[in-house]
Formats: sequence, structure tokens, C-alpha cells
Amino acid sequence: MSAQIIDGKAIAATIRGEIKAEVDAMQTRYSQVPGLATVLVGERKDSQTYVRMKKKACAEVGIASFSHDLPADISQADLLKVVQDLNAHPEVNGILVQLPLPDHINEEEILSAISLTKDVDGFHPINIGRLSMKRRAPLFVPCTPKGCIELLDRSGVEIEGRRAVVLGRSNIVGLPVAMLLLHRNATLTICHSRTQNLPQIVREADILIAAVGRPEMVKGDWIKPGAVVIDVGMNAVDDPAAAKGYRLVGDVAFDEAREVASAITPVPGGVGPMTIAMLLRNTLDGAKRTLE
Ligand code: NAP
Ligand code: LUD
Repeated sequence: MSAQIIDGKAIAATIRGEIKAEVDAMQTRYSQVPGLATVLVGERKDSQTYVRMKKKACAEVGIASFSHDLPADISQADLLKVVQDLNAHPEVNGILVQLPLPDHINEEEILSAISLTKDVDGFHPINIGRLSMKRRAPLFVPCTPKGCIELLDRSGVEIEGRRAVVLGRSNIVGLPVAMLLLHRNATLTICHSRTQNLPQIVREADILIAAVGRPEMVKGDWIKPGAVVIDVGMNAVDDPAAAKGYRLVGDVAFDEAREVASAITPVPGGVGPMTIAMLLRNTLDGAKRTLE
């Protein structure tokens, strides 16, 4: 039997509709809308694409966006100054510093400089620390991990008590999504590049979150029959038949996995649009907190 396809694109569109209604209400009641500042350093094509999509999504729901496109050779001090100015800017409720930053920039120092109340990516060490502890609420939860949980919830997938396996332990996806699953009472296994017998461990998963950045690494016969698969991977692979010369694939061999899983996210159209929807949600929530 073929798996249910979890349509992240459609779910994200529903969420953007919910956000737009709340932004409209805020505008009516307070004559104010939420504001997001985007900080893009350098000219990486993928980062440019994602930031453009984020600004377009802001416009669609009525969130104001403030662009800061900065040269790749900007100094640490100048970038820090941009962040500090945005911290003080009254119309900015959220600050997004798109990652990765150039090698000469100290990422930790930049992310730590973002005001806790404007940290809509949830990457400030204090927010990550709170996310990782019991009963310590972070002000914001990172967007991609939050989007993964939202996809499970809106697809009616039970998390509590189930075996969850997370592939990857990065600061932006693997680690925070694992913490969220733990808070929701999953029984958790985290795998990484030194994990032994990976296929065997993946076969235990009722819920599999793949975030390794290896095209189609997870094969159909690694999936437990009936498992739910959330594929975070976004990998460009050469494809002469495609208009751009490449196509996007996930970390999971989709065609094989869909024959075994009960539900699975596609790439594109799965987690990606949810990352952007969660950024809008966090920006709106930040603005609401400021007004209250
Ligand atoms: P990352 O920082 O490169 O982390 C990759 C993780 O996977 C690391 O923990 C690494 O282990 C582990 N890993 C790598 N090769 C492995 C292997 N052969 N077996 C087991 N584990 C392995 O990547 P990331 O930023 O988390 O991103 C992961 C993927 O998600 C990428 O394709 C990225 O483009 C995509 N992504 C998508 C979204 C979205 O919104 N859809 C958002 C963010 C990222 P070690 O820790 O041992 O090195
Ligand atoms: N840095 C992110 N760096 C990279 N895909 C994203 C992403 C949308 N500070 C900071 O936005 O949250 C972040 N905060 N990230 N990412 C990756 C990561 C960051 C990835 C994919 C998409 C954001 C997305 O919308 C579409 C999809 O999967 O359907 C396809 C887009 C396309 O190129 O066609």
C-alpha cells in the first residue's frame, strides 16, 4: 500500500491564512503590523532564494519586512552593529540572520547578540538552552524543527510513547527537533555520522526525521512498515532533463519509502514551506508579546 503524502505546501498555505487573519486583526485593533528584518551576508544562491521566499511570504500575510543585504567581506564589528541597530528598531519584532555566515564571521557571537525577544529563529544560546531543559520555555522555537512537529500534529500522528529516530544532530535541525520530540514524550534515538548499524536503528522508528544532507541515503528497506517519515533534506542533484540542470531530492529515497511508510513528506513541498510558515508565526507571536 502506498503512503499518505503529507502535503507541507498545502498545510503551510493554511497556516499562512491563519496568520494573515491575525495580522489583519492586529492592524485593525492597534494600527500596527509585525515586522521582520532579514539579514543576508554574501551572495550564496540558496540563501538568496530562501530569503526572497521569506520576504514574499511576509508580504502575503501583511508582515512588514526590512532587508539588509550585506557584502560577503563585511567585518564582524559592522555585522554586529547591524544586529544591534535592529534590536533597537521599534518596528522590527523579529531578526533573521540567514545561515551559513562567511567563514571569517563568528556565528555564535552574532546569534548571541540578537535580542532574546526578537530571536525568531530561536538560535540564541539562551533559547536553545531553555529548549533543552525541562519546564523552561524558550521565547522562540527554531522554525524547521517546529515545522516538523506541526506537520505531525496536523496529520494526526501521535508522538507520545512512540519510537522516534532523528538522523542528524545539527544546531539548526537535528538537535532542536530531537528536544521537541522528547518534550512530547517520544522515546528518542539520535543518529549521526559515527553511528554504527544505522539501517538497523532506523528500522525501529515509528517516526523518522531525516536531516543529514545526503541525497536519498535512507532506503526503502530501512523503513519500518507503517512508519511516518519526515524528510528535512534539501539536496540539489544534477539532472540534465530539468530546466535548471538540477532537481531537489530529500535524504530519503522517496519512491521506495512511500511503499513502506504510512505517511511521508515529499521534497520539495514538505518541510521547506513549513520552515517559512513557522518564521511568520514566530514573528507574529513576538509582535503580540510586545503589544501585550
Ligand atoms: P548539517 O549541519 O550538515 O548536519 C548534518 C548532520 O547529519 C550531522 O549531524 C552529521 O553528523 C549527520 N550526518 C552526515 N552524514 C551522515 C551519515 N552518512 N550518516 C549519519 N549521519 C550523517 O546539516 P543541517 O543543516 O542539519 O541540514 C540537513 C539537511 O536538511 C540538508 O539537506 C539541508 O539542506 C536540509 N535543511 C532543510 C531545511 C528545510 O527547511 N527544509 C532547513 C534546514 C536544513 P555529525 O554531527 O557526526 O557530523
Ligand atoms: N538560516 C535557515 N539557513 C538554511 N524549500 C532555511 C530553508 C525554505 N537563520 C537561518 O530557511 O531557517 C533558517 N534560518 N534555513 N532553509 C534552510 C536553512 C537558515 C530550506 C528550504 C526552504 C527554507 C523551502 O521553502 C522549498 C520546498 O522544500 O518545497 C523548495 C525551494 C526551492 O528551491 O525550490
